[in-house]
Amino acid sequence: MTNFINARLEAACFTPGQLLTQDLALPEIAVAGRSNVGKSSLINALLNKRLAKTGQTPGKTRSINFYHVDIKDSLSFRLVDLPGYGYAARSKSERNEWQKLISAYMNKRESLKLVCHLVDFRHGLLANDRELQEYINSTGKNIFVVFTKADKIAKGKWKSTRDKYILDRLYSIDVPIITSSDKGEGVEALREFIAKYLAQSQEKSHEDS
Ligand SMILES: Nc1nc2c(ncn2[C@@H]2O[C@H](COP(=O)(O)OP(=O)(O)O)[C@@H](O)[C@H]2O)c(=O)[nH]1
Ligand SMILES: [Mg+2]
Repeated sequence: MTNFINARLEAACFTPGQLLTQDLALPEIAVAGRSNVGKSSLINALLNKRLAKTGQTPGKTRSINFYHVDIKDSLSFRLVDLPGYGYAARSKSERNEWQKLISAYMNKRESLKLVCHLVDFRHGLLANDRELQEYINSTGKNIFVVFTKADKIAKGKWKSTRDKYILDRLYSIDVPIITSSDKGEGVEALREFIAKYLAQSQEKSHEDS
């Protein structure tokens, strides 16, 4: 078991300027994806705590929310809830704000080690998911795909569905994990993946320095 403990909301940043006030010593794992894909639900499942607001009006989360998390007997990190994208009702100025905030974060944040890209397991990658993947790639950050809401698909079809998506141009540093926050499926696997990934990236940064 990988235990994520002492989780707490550390900051909510609405503007690029607010991002500069944080210390960058802690490694960060971000959670990105379309509005309503299940980002906040998965964060709560990972943390075993209802910290992130779920089921809000799609597109309502405007801020980047930082959760401080300790891993039992191991290191600490931040889990970062990025504002959702792809909601048609948003105005152009709102989209610009979103873009500015996201790019200020993604392009400049050295402590950002990995972006977990959440994708609805029923749909696979939609056009704006592909745009997001291209964008993250252009920033040089690693992408790891995590499928959400798997409880909506019969378990017997999980493997074939995943394989189909993998073959259809998808960027991910490892085989995507299939999750359901509702049923708790895949949540422990994702915790383990994150803990391992952080341990490896810490080793690597020691070697480099
Ligand atoms: N069936 C099912 N519904 C989910 C799951 N995760 C989230 N949802 C629902 O999807 C909606 C959006 O979830 P939320 O976590 O707020 O998405 P966010 O906008 O990406 O943060 C809510 O109504 C959730 O209850 C899941 O694993 N299974
Ligand atoms: Mg949310």
